[in-house]
Amino acid sequence: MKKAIIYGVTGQDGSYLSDLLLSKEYTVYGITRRSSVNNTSRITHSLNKNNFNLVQGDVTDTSSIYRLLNEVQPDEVYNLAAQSHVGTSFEQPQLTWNVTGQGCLNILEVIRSMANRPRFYQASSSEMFGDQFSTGPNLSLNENHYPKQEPYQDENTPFSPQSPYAIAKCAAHHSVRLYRESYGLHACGGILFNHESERRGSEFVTRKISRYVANLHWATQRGRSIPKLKLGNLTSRRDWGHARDYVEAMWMMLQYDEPVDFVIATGKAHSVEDYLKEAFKCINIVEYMDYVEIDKALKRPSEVPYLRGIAGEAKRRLKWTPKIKFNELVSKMVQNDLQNTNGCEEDNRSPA
Ligand code: NDP
Ligand code: GDR
Repeated sequence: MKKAIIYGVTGQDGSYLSDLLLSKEYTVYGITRRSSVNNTSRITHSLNKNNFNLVQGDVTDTSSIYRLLNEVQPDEVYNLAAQSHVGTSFEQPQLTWNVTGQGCLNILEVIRSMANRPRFYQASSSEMFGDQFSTGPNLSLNENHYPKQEPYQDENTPFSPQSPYAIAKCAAHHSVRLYRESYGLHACGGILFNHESERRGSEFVTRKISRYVANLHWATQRGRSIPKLKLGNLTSRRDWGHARDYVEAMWMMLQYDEPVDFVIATGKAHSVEDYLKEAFKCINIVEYMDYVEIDKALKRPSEVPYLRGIAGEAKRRLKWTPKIKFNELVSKMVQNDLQNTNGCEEDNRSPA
């Protein structure tokens, strides 16, 4: 039976990854940082499982990483821990650097010192590309599926980070490559494009919209009105997939004998406004802009305008393909919020 450590187990991806590994009979050590209130709402359903262990720890504390890894002697370590909100990283750049950047280095240093080194997965991000993209034919792909001239990012696109978050992710990603090449670690960075879900944090734009739509629906049913939804930039385009598909790719990367950095994406980009439109469609509202107010304070000092990933290598080598499409993703998120708010106009979230 394999043993895996997940840093960031209480987050969106950590909770789905834990579900996946438990279903594969792993013993999972989920690491959670100490907090004054309970932060385990996404993994409540796993807490009493025999193969699941919740352990306190923090990626900024190397001594606790050292103790834990040496005690558990895991086969695999997944680092999903991060200050993961791009907007917040402009307000708290140093904290973001320490957690999102240095946290990865701390784990790599511990793994390097071990006799039996576990395989290591680092949660890298499409944000590292910033405003860079590639154009022209992508030779590994069917051109009918991905038109020639539509820009995209893949493993060959240069990085040009546009936020403190992306800078920290680049530092971590390069550290993974360096430790792999210099010390022979089986370590890889999954360059994942945006992935959302019914467990997505409420401050990310997709969940912010799906929750608003659910609250609006129930308020309207009761003949009440609610304040407009405040949003920032509606024109930026993102390649949105479902987190459940993406954690499978993380696991596949660590089963692949050669440690390689892979792009994981759907290949389709939609604007924030496309998401808005689709979400309001779920409650039969066409004039969605009547409910939206643009708030300049929500616009970022530097924006990443366009992300569309080509996961050709992951498809070819790992046989990974995303199953959940954009429309399904939006519908799942809105339906989940409609059920959870259930007329109370507040989210009584339970893990979906
Ligand atoms: P979340 O923000 O939902 O989860 C982040 C996790 O990191 C939480 O469990 C959080 O704990 C934990 N954490 C924060 N600080 C520390 C710390 N100092 N020590 C230990 N744990 C800490 O992110 P996602 O699940 O969405 O993303 C997972 C990873 O993938 C992140 O690294 C993110 O940057 C990266 N990523 C995400 C993408 C996406 O679209 N979702 C795309 C590409 C990369 P707590 O619950 O206590 O806050
Ligand atoms: P992103 O996700 O920055 O791509 O990072 P987010 O949902 O925060 O923003 C997506 C786009 O929507 C625009 N936007 C808003 N964003 C938020 N959060 N709130 C708003 O009110 C709002 N209005 C418009 C943003 O400007 C942006 O263009 C996510 C995170 O999960 C990262 O951790 C991960 O690395 C990347 O995806 C890939």
